Amino acid sequence: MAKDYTQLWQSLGINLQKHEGLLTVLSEAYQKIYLSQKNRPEGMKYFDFVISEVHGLRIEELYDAKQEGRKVVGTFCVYVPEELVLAVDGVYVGLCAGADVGSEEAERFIPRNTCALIKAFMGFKLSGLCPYVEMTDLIVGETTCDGKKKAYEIFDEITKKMYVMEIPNMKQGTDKELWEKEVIRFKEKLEELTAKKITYENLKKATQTVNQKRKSLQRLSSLRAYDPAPISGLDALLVNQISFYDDPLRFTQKVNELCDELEERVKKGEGAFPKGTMRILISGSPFAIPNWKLHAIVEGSGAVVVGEESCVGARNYRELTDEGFSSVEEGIKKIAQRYLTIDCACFTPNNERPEHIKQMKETLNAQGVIHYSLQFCTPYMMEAYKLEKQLDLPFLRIETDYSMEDFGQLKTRIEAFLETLT
Ligand code: BJ8
Repeated sequence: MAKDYTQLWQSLGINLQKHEGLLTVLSEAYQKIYLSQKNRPEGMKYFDFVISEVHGLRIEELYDAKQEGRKVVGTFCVYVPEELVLAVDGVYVGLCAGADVGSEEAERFIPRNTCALIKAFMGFKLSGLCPYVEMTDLIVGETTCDGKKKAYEIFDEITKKMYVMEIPNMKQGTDKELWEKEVIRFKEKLEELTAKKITYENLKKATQTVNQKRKSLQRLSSLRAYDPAPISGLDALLVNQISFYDDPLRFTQKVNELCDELEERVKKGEGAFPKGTMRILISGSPFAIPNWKLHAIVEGSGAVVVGEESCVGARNYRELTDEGFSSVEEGIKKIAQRYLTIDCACFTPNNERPEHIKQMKETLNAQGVIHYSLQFCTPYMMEAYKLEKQLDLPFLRIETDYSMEDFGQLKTRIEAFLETLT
């Protein structure tokens, strides 16, 4: 029988009744979408367990970490350098932003036509449904899209915990300087928060830990290139989503164990789907947990998703940080350089992204690209037009949100797209 966390949730001010409802919906969706899949690797059992304890055991671990004097840092973007948080022995967690929750409450503060991700993080907090946000000592935002920037101002009024990093809009010389200074400012903020100094030793160790995590995700990604794909897109997506809030050392070990199993499957020619199944690359806005809609539609239509050109995907693990530094200052520079390689659509121009999509399509042997933007996500919606023209690949543009209202319509469009690929 599952452990009872009521007391812990109560102490965090969670709305117990609504929360119970949320967990029930989540568990039903998980049963239907995940546990009904066939030919799943054994190694997914760990990730099933993590999901079943998403607001339970992990929250208890964060509670214990805080009791030991460690600080919890919440984030919403892959631009926030995890290495620095780990260097001060902090806990880095992505905050709840992937479900249609608390929209009505959120719309008291932000316009109706705001992207689902922003509405969700506001909604989760305002309806008392995110224990992660309650656990945080600091919430780090970033000046990426306009929606997030302005929402963070309101979120600060509500939580009193926001710290915002300035992300440049371009990647020229002065932008690089600004970004490096921002990384230094963040380092100082963390040192003040934790009363711990970032040293060469702890920065090196943290960089290695984060690199190992990213390497395990790269390994998982490269295994998806095989036909038959040894793992479903849904399962690979889940692993990527969990990378944002699990303990990094344990997570890396479990992903590598999963990859060992997948390598065996590849040798035996076993797959999650039969050999020759249509292969799709998804590109665009992030898939915050539990946003599984698009993958469920694609895989429910007889294709397999073999990659995500997304922040919950390749944009998070494509580049490692150069570990060849010999001082804190040099380490900070390397970290700043690594993060500025991220090809978010918030940058102009964003010329690396089409190249990355092409490369991923090639290496993963995908037959078509589905470009997914969250509705009202201007950067990705706008960039999709340009990409479609520029890439000259089988390309389907989709705009959606977290609701299930357009499920049937999307399925029809995706099935029609898949037919054009046969
Ligand atoms: S690096 S993609 S995680 S900003 S979906 S809130 S962009 S309107 S999340 Fe992102 Fe960092 Fe960029 Fe990645 Fe705005 Fe679009 Fe909403 Fe978005």
